[in-house]
Parts: sequence; structure tokens; C-alpha cells
Amino acid sequence: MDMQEISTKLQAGKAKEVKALVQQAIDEGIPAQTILTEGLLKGMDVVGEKFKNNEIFVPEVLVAARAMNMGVALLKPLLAAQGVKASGKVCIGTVQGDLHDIGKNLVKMMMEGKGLEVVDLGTDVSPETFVRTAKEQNCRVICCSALLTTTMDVMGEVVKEAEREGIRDKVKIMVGGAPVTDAFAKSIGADAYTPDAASAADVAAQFCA
Ligand code: B1M
Repeated sequence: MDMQEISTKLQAGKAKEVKALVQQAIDEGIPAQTILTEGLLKGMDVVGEKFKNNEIFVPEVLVAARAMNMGVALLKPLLAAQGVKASGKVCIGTVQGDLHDIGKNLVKMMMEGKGLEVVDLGTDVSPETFVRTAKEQNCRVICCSALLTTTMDVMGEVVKEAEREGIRDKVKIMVGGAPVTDAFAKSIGADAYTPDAASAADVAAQFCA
């Protein structure tokens, strides 16, 4: 099956059809990672480009996001079955002011696939909530996702809050999301930047080892 079909249906926001095509691809033995990157994520990239160029607007993006989530739900058990097992607790969230959660949910899923226990704080998470949760629940890693250039600076506040609350030496802080770079992560004093969900899960597992 051609992954382009999944991408096209996702762009059109046809959630049921995306779900059926993803199931068909799984049944044909296409690897879950291929379906995710070549089908679903490629489709979402096109949606992002059109959104940027004002060719489509928030409602269209939301239906595409819903189709993406339905496809990802089918892939979840398959992606989670891959990789080496680790143990440890991490908390994850999208930073304050930011409501994008598709990437954050993928990172969470891959981390759970590694055997990590993930406390999901959702979206619009304040630095205080990240740090309080890490403290109260003994998380080894705080994972921050940001999709907006206007919200990525909150990640620096998370680092500062961890310092203020005296847990900076006990917790690793990982950052990611489309506008985030390795140089940015270093500039705010975070412990790691990873570009995608799979590498985020690998690094979190190493931190918890
Ligand atoms: Co938004 N949006 N959006 N949006 N949206 C972007 C991010 C944008 C780039 C679109 C564009 O202009 N091309 C642009 C940001 C521009 C900028 O800041 N540079 C943008 C904008 C402007 C906005 C609004 C301001 C629009 C408006 O209202 N005028 C608004 C802001 C709302 C808010 O957050 N306060 C807004 C709203 C929305 C929707 C609600 C409609 C919807 C979100 C639905 C949802 O998430 N539930 C939405 C969407 C879907 C997008 C695009 C199209 C797709 C994002 C996505 O889910 N990608 C996006 C364009 C784009 O990115 N191409 C866009 C798929 C996802 C799997 O990728 O999240 O990057 P991503 O995650 C990746 C990696 O980044 C990484 O792993 C994942 C893959 O493996 N990763 C991590 C993510 N987090 C990580 C953490 C880690 C490690 C890796 O460690 C902890």
C-alpha cells in the first residue's frame, strides 16, 4: 500500500478513512514506524505548510489532528512493543501558553514503550506545575514540549524553577518540539534536546538507567 494515501486522507481530515488505511497497512505487514513517518507525519507536514501559508485554517487543522490521533492510536501497541525496556518515572507536558499536544503524546507513547512510567501533565503547563510534580512524584526526568517560538522560553523558566526549588541536581530536564534546537537547549541549561519522539524515549531511558 502507498503511504501517500494515508497522507492525503489525513490532509483532508478523513479520520475514519485514515483509521481504515492504517489498519490495512498494519495488516499488510508495513512497519509501524514507516506508517507513522511516511504516512501520518508526512500528511501533517503538508497541513502545517498550508496552515502557514493561510491556505487552510484552525478548523481544518483540528480535523487533520483528529485523523492523526486516530491513526496513532492503532499504531500505539506496535510502537510500544519495540525497543529495550527501562524503568523510572518521568513527567511530561506542553509548556504554558501552548496547546499543541500531538508531538508530546507521541513522545509519551514512545517513553511508555520503553517501560517508563509517564505522568502526563497535558498542555499549558506552568513551570511550577512541572517542578512540583517532579518533586512530589519523584520523577527522574522533566520533559517539556513547545511548538511555538513564543512559548519555548518557558522551558528556561522550568530550569530556573527547578534550581529555585532545590531539585536541579536530582532531575534531568529534556526539551523538544519543532522550534527547539540543541543550541537553545544548551543556552537555557537543559540537559538534553532530542529532535523526535524515538530519540527522546532513548535519552529518557538512559537518564533513568
Ligand atoms: Co499550531 N502552529 N497554532 N495548531 N500547528 C504550528 C506549530 C505552526 C508552525 C504552523 C505554521 O505556521 N506553519 C505555527 C507556529 C509558528 C511559530 O511559532 N514559529 C502555529 C501557530 C502559529 C498556531 C496558532 C498561534 C494559530 C492561531 O491561532 N493563529 C495557535 C496557537 C494555539 C496555542 O497553542 N496557544 C495554533 C493552534 C493549532 C491547533 C489547535 C489548530 C492545532 C493543534 C492541535 C493539537 O495539538 N491538539 C495546531 C497544529 C496541528 C499545528 C501544526 C500544523 C502541526 C503540529 C503537529 O502536531 N505536528 C504545526 C505546523 C507544523 O509543525 N508543521 C503548527 C506533528 C507532531 C508529531 O510534530 O509536535 O513537532 P511535533 O512533534 C515532533 C517533534 O517536534 C518532537 O517529536 C515529535 C515527532 O517525533 N517533539 C519532541 C515534540 N515535543 C518533544 C519533546 C521532547 C522531544 C521531542 O522532549 C521532551
